[in-house]
Amino acid sequence: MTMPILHHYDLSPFSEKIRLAMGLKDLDWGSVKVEAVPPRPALNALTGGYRRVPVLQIGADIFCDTAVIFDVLERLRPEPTLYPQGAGLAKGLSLWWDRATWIPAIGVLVDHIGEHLPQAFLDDRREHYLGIDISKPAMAPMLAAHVQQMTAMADWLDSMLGQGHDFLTGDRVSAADLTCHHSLWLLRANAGAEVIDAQLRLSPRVTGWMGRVAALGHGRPTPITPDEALAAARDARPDPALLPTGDDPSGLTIGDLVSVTPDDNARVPVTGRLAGADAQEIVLAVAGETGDLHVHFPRAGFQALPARDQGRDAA
Ligand SMILES: N[C@@H](CCC(=O)N[C@@H](CS)C(=O)NCC(=O)O)C(=O)O
Repeated sequence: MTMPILHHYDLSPFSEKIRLAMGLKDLDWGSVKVEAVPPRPALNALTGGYRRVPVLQIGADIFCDTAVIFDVLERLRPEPTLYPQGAGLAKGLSLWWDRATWIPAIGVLVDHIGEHLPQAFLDDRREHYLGIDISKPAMAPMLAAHVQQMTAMADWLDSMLGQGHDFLTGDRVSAADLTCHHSLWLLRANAGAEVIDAQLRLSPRVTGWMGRVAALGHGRPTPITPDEALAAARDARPDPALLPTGDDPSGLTIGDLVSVTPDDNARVPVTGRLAGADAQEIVLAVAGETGDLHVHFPRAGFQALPARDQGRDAA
C-alpha cells in the first residue's frame, strides 16, 4: 500500500480526528506540517484550490475533507472499523457536531486565547475562511450563548454515554467519537482541561470518554517535507481502484467539467473533469503542476455543479 500522507497542523482539531483514526487503524503515515495561515504552495498545488486542512494524499489521489478521508482510510485498512454501526450513524453525527459546534467552540476558544492570535490569522479567517471576525472583542458579546450551546451539546454526549457503553454509539469506538472529541480537545488543549471541564460542565462520563479516545494515539507518523509530498504525487498516477463504486444519482457524466465547492466556509470552487462519483463521493481529474491528479470530495456538505466558466485547467 502507498503510504498515506497527511497535510495538517498540530492545533487543527479536524486534523486531530484523522490523526486519531491513524491511531485506531495502527497506520504508518507521512506527516507534512503546513502553516496555520496560508500561503501553502505545495498543498495548493495538490488540491486544485481547496484550502482547508486536513488533506490526505495517496500518491496522486488527494482527499479533501475529513468525511472522505475517513472513507479512504476505511478502504485501505477495514479493521478496526470506523463504522461499527454502519457509516450513516457515524457520519451523520459527525456532520452535526462539526457544523453545530464549530462557531461556538471558536467563541469559547478566543475568550481564552484570543489576545495571542496574530492579526494575520484573524484577517485570513475573516476574509478567506469563516467570513466573520473571530477576534476576542468581536466574539465577546456572544460568549454566554456560545458557552450555553457547547454545554447543551456536550450534555447530549453525556446522555449517549449514559447508555452504559464506552463510546457514543456502542462498545466500539467509531468515527463519531473521533469527531465529537475534536472541538472539546481543542478547547482543553488551549485553555486547560480543568477550566473547560468546569466552564462547559463536562461530566466525568464525558471526560473519561475523552481519555479513551485520546488513548487511541496517532499511529506511526514519519515527518516528510512538502517537496517530498509533491514528488510522491509526481511519481504516481491517480489510482482507478480508489474511484467510488456506487451509482451516481446526480446525472453528471464522466468527463463533464464540474466545480465542487464547500457549502459552509472557504467557498473556493475546485474545477475539473468528472472522473468518478456516487451518492457519497465525487472525484475530479485536475491537471496540477505535478501531473494528473484525482481530487476527492464528499457529496454532503459540498455543492457539485456543472462548471459554467471554464477558467481553470482541467485534465
Ligand atoms: N469540513 C472540513 C472542515 C475542515 C476545516 O474547517 N479545517 C480548519 C482547520 S481545523 C481549516 O481549514 N481552517 C482554515 C485553514 O486552516 O485554512 C473537514 O471535515 O475536513
